[in-house]
Amino acid sequence: MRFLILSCLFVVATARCPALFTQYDSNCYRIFVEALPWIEAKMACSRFMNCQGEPASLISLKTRLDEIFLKKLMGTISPQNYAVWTSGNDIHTEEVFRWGDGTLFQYVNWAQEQPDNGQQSSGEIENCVAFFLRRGRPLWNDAMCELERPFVCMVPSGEQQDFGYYDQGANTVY
Ligand SMILES: [Ca+2]
Ligand SMILES: [Ca+2]
Repeated sequence: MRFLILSCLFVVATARCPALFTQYDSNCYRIFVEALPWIEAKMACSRFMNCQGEPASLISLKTRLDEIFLKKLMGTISPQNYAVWTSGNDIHTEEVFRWGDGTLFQYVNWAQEQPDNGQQSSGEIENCVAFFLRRGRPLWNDAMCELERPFVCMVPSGEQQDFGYYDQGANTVY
């Protein structure tokens, strides 16, 4: 615990994100090029936490600006034509897509004829939302959750609550 607090104090002094995460707006993001099925990618994200102990989750794309940021993040890896997993899915109710925090999709950017629940391709059920670039243009597709894809994790930077938390931590330690 002491180590966690001290390392978080250090993190605050430099950046507010877990190691190798990039801050954008009030969140921290990291792209993982290891391809995993959606559920395993989701679990992999949850192993990273911010200094408040909140676990990371797969990325949500609630605005056009979120997408532009993700496109930039994908520009840091090679090759850049990956499709990456987002937290978006319609696992619980077909055609009702939600982000990882349970919110319904409002802004959407589906590729043409998507989401199709697999009817245009394999005939398999498609419940997990992948983000990809087609000629540099961001687009979404519902894909089979079992497919292995690189993925992007996000966690709130916790900027607003830092002082309360760290004051408390400092009292405990010192
Ligand atoms: Ca579906
Ligand atoms: Ca599809």
